Amino acid sequence: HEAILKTVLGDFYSQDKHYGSAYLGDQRFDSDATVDVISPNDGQHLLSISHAKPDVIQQVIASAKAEFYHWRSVPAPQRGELVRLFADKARTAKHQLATIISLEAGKPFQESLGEVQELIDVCDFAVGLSRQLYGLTIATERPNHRMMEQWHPIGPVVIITAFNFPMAVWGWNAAISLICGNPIIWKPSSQTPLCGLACHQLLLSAIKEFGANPELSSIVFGEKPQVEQLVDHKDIALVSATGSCAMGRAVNCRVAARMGRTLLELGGNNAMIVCPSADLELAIRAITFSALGTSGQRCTTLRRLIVHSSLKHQVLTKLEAIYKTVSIGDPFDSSNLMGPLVNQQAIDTMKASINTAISQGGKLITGGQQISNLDNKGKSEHGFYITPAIIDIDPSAEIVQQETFAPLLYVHSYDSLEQALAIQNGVSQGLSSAIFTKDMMEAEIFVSARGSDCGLVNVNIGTSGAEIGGAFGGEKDTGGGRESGSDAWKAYMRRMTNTINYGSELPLAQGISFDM
Ligand code: UN1
Repeated sequence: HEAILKTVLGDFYSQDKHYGSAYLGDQRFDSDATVDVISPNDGQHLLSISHAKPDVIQQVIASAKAEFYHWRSVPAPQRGELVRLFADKARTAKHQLATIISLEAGKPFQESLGEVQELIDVCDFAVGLSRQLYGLTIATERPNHRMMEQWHPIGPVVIITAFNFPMAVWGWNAAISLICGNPIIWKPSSQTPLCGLACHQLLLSAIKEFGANPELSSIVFGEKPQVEQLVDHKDIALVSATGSCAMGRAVNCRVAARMGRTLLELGGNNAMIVCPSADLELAIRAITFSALGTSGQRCTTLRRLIVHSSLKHQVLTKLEAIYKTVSIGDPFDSSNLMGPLVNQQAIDTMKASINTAISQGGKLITGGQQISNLDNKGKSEHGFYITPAIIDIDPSAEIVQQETFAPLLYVHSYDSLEQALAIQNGVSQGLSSAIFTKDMMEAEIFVSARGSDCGLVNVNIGTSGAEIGGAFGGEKDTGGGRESGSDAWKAYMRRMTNTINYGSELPLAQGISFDM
């Protein structure tokens, strides 16, 4: 993998595996205290990074602000050309980028390829969008007047991303921010710094080819103090944060205090309803991918299965068989469907949730065993592997309210659709949801105003694996933001309403007139 890192990281590559604390364009900064990054695959030390110091963050923000005054005046279709150049480079480097994702995040290689494709897709989408940042022409009530709406660049955007989608989620935000005229500052997960550096390096080479200023893009490594400094700064026009509800709530409060803008894509507690008419074979396949994909570490992972009571036994039996035989191990070995969890803490949290669920009346059907001696290659022995778990539990149990970021599936049963909907909507998060049914009325009710309260609502497909063309995000504690497709770009621009008088009178709106 070293050769791949060397190629993709270019000048950023460090032979001694020590990386910087921030990269402002192509300028590297360091600080003394280093932090180790451990591979989830085998527990080995991968590299070290350090955390950005306050004066460096200050410089990064100031540079982004200065560059904003230039980039906002580059015509949007030209800004799209920069994103097109980047997408070309990502296409060429697809396998290398996927390798870096599997290395740092432990994602099965096929899924990593999918993630890079998602990054490329959103760039293509943004390129087209760069000619479609449409405003409206609005009918005015006054003669010789014209009203219109324009969308203008908003300013530097801070992008905070998680380890589980270390490139695609940056892509959603970076590609759209750039075509909208905004410089970007990225705070990637400390687990996946090389995923960050690889994307940043590819973008820099596109920026240079395009002839723009490298300071259009920066990376800051750090944790809470670095995030706080970034999000508190008045020159950051938008904070787009993906991660836990707790992180999002904290960021939201800070940014709200300075009247800034946030775009939040936070935790999910996603459910699927399996109805009596469902195509069970299809449903089982969808459940398997949604619950086990990325080892249950997607924000869209299926966490709660709500099965009609007449099917519960059958569904549980089938799932148990799959869960017991699913191949788990080295994400680079294509015979494995599941890789590791991100670290030992994630394993411990999953085990703790299982114990809590059992103490709250749940019955463990299968799973929850940490695998310590995985394969005979001597490679994965110390990785963070665990068998996926299913728990049969009443939906009223407290633990079901929580998102445990692991392959842990709660199964409930229901008798009426109203009851199933109440269970589905009865949690504080509202990201993704699905129903399996061949009954048209059930499907329509599910997507209607009185159906699912989530942002993503699917019929006869699972909860995860959304395409980039739709707006991605959810309601309630999920944060309400929408990223990626549809008109999500509007969050990255400021709306301007213009009223233009081309007459020689000054008629007032609302018919107000004064006898003078
Ligand atoms: C995430 O887990 O933060 O819908 C994003 C999906 C992917 C994106 C997940 N396209 O599962």
